[in-house]
Amino acid sequence: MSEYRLYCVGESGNAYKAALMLNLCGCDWQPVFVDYFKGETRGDGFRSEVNEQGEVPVLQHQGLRLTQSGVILTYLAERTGKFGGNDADERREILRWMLFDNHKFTSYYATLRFLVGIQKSGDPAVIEFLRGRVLGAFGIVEQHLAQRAFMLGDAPSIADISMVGYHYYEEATTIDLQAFPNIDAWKRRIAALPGWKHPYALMPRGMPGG
Ligand SMILES: N[C@@H](CCC(=O)N[C@@H](CS)C(=O)NCC(=O)O)C(=O)O
Repeated sequence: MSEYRLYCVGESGNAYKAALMLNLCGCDWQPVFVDYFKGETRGDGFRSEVNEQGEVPVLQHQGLRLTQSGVILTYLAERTGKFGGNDADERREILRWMLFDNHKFTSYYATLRFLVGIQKSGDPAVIEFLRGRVLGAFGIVEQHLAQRAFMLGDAPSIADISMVGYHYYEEATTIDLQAFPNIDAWKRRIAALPGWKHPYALMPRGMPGG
């Protein structure tokens, strides 16, 4: 059995954050498929035995079971000594961006992609609301990246690994990514790191026909 086991499903960009970190760090890990599309995360068994919060990713390591991608990324940075920042100021800066990511940068975009690109249905007013929130969050990051290669400066960190989680998927979102050239260049820089792989190359897909 591998050292790390990651409960995940390929379509989850939140799970991809953890999978990408494990791969970039060269960890010995394996995915454990969670059948999200058949409702596994909403089942009593999953909630009582795997994650009471009813979500992937979940990382199992040496008797520990960790949830929330931000916690998992922080744990892996501490274990491996990689991507965790060099001092307390950098670690606070990482936390600041990961909180922004979980609240705004990932969450609205992931929900929009789910409605438009995966479920392929959604109330037009809800989609319009989400589009507005995504464009707002993307604009902030686009501006931040105008001055630097990665979120903290010259070197990649778990803030980047968290924030890039949904940016390699091809499913439709209605967002014109050409309007965000700094985000595009940043995502290519991350894809050039040794160990980078596309989400569907790291985790089993769950969508019927996927
Ligand atoms: N803030 C959480 C978000 C995790 C999350 O939203 N996971 C979704 C998949 S992307 C999930 O498992 N949802 C299960 C459900 O809603 O039943 C994290 O970063 O880990």
